Amino acid sequence: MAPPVTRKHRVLIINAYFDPWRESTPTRLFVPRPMAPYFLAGHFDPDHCEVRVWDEVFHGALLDTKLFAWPDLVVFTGLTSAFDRARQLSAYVRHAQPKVVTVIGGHIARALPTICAEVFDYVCQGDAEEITDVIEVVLGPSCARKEAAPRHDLTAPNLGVGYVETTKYCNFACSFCTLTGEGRPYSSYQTAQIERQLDAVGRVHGLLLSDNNFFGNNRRDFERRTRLLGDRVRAGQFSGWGCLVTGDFFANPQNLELVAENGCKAIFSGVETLDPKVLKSYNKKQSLISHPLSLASACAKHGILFDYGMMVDFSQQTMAEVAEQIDAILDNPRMKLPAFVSTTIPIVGTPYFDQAVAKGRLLPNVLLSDMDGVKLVEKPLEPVEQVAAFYGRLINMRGRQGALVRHAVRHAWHWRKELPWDLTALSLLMPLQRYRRRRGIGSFAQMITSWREAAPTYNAGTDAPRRCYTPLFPMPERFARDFEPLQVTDSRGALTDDFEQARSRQVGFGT
Ligand code: B12
Ligand code: SF4
Repeated sequence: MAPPVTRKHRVLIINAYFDPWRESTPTRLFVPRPMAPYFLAGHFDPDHCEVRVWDEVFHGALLDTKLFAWPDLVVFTGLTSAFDRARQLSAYVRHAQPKVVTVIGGHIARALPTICAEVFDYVCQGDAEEITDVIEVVLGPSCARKEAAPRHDLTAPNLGVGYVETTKYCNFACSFCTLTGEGRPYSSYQTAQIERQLDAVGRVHGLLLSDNNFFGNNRRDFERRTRLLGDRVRAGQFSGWGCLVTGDFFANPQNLELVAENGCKAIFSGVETLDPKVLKSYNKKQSLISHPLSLASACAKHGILFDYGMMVDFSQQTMAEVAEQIDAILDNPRMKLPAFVSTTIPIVGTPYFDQAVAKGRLLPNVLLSDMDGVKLVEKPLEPVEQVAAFYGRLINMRGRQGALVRHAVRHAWHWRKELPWDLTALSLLMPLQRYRRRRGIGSFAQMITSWREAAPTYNAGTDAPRRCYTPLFPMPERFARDFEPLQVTDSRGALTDDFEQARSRQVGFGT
C-alpha cells in the first residue's frame, strides 16, 4: 500500500518498446498507435490522480532520468518482445523511488507470468478494466473512475487521427498469432461503450479502428458497428475511417458496399504470403482468397484504399522464391507493395512457437528481444548468413530503390481516378517512407543513443546487444539482473532454463 499523499497520486503509464531498427527517437508517423496506455489512463479518477503516458513508440525511448523519480505508481504494457525493456524501466523507477508500485499487464504478462510476478508488484492477466482492482488496492477506491473512457486528450499531438476499438480479440486461430495462444473469445463492445469511446475521441480528420478483425463472425453485429460509424461520419465528426479485416470479409461484395456507404476509406488485411502452401501451414485458410490485386481493385471501385502486410518464412521459402514475389509486385504497377514485410515470428505462447521448438527450428542464442520481425530467429532452408544478408537488403529495398520509386509513382498514377487525392498521395508516399532505414529526430539523448547503436545484422545469432542493456548511469549491484536479456535459446538452440521458468503458468491478479 502506497503511503498517504496530500497531492494527487502520480501515475506513469509506459508502453515499453524496442524499435526493431534500433532507433531511440520517436516514431510519430507510425499508424496504428498503441492504445492500451490511453485505455488504462481512463480508469484513473482525474480528481485524485495525475496521469502521464510515455509511449516508447510515439515518444521514443524513455531516457529522461528526472521522470524516473516522479511517479507513485507505474503501469507497464507492451509487445511480448519488450519484456526486457519493461524490466529495465522498472529498475530505473525502483532505484529512483524505492516506494514506487509497479504493475504490468497485456501481452507480456500473459506470455511470461512467472517472471513478471518476480519483477513487478502486480501482474494483470485481464483487460484494461482489471487496473481498477489495482487502483482500489494501491491508491484507494475513490481513485478508480466509474464510467471509464479512453484518455484521448493525452494522445496529443494526434496528427488528426483518432482510435477506437469496437471488438476484442479474434474469431480465427492462426498458428503464429498471439491471440490464438492467449485463447480469449472474440467479443464486441456494446453500442453505449463504442459511443463513449467515439465521444472521447472528439472531432478528428480520420478514425482508425484498433480491432484485430472488424468483420468478425456475426453479420448483424458487423452491420450495427458499421452503421454506428457511418452516423458519426454523416454528423461530420470525422471524414472517414479505416479498419483491419480478415480475408473472408471479401467473399461477399455486399460487405464492401456497406462499409463504403458508411464512410470507410481504408482497409488493411493480413494477406501474409502469396504462397498457398505456407498459408495452409499457418492455419490461415481465410486468406486463401485474398490476392492483393483483386482486393485492391474491389476496394478501389468503392474509393477505398487497400493495404496489407506480408510475412516471409525462410524455413519454408527460398530466397529465390521470396525475391520472385517481391519483384513480381514491383513489375506490376496495379499491385500495391505491402505496408510492411516481416519474418514470421515465433511469438512466445503461440502454437507456432511450440512447433518451432519441437522441430528444433530456433537458432542458437536467441533473445526474447530479437523476436521483432526484423531478424532471423529460425533456421532457414539456406545458409543463415546468406539469408540474413538477403533479408536485410530486401526490407531496405537495397538494389531495388529505383524500382521502388518507379513502382510507387506508377501505382499511384494507375489508381488516381478511383481514389480521392489524399489516398492517392498516401499510396505514393507510404512505400517510400517504409522501405528505408529510419533516421529519426528526437531529444539529444535519443539521437546520440541511436547513432551509437551497432548496425543490425538481421541475424539474432550475430546482432550485438542493444545499448539499453547497459544502464544509463551506474546502478547498485542488486539491479544487475534487470539489465540481463531474457535468453530464449542457449548455444545449442535449446530453450534455456531461465526462459522455461519465466513462462511457466502462474495466473492471477496480484501474484
Ligand atoms: C498498435 C499496434 C502496433 C504498434 C505498437 C504496438 C505496441 N504496443 O507497442 C506497432 C505498429 C509498432 C506494432 C508493431 C508490431 N506488431 Co502490433 N499491433 C498493434 C495493434 C494493431 C493495436 C494495439 C492496440 O492498441 N490495441 C488496442 C488496445 C486497447 O488493446 P491491447 O494493447 O491488446 O490491450 C488490451 C489488453 O491486452 C489489456 N492490457 C494491455 N496492457 C495492459 C496493462 C494492464 C496493467 C492491464 C490491466 C491490461 C492491459 O487491456 C487492453 C484491452 O482492454 C495490435 C492489434 C490489436 N487490435 O490489438 C497489433 C499487435 C499488438 N501487434 C502484433 C504484432 C505481431 C506486431 C509485429 C510483430 C508485426 C510485425 N510482424 O512486424 C510488430 C512488432 C515489432 C516489434 N518491435 O517487436 C500482435 C501481438 C504481438 C505480440 N504479442 O507481441 C498484435 C496483437 C496483432 C496480432 N493480432 O497479431 N504493432
Ligand atoms: S486473423 Fe489475424 S488476428 Fe485473427 S488469429 Fe489470424 S493473425 Fe490473429
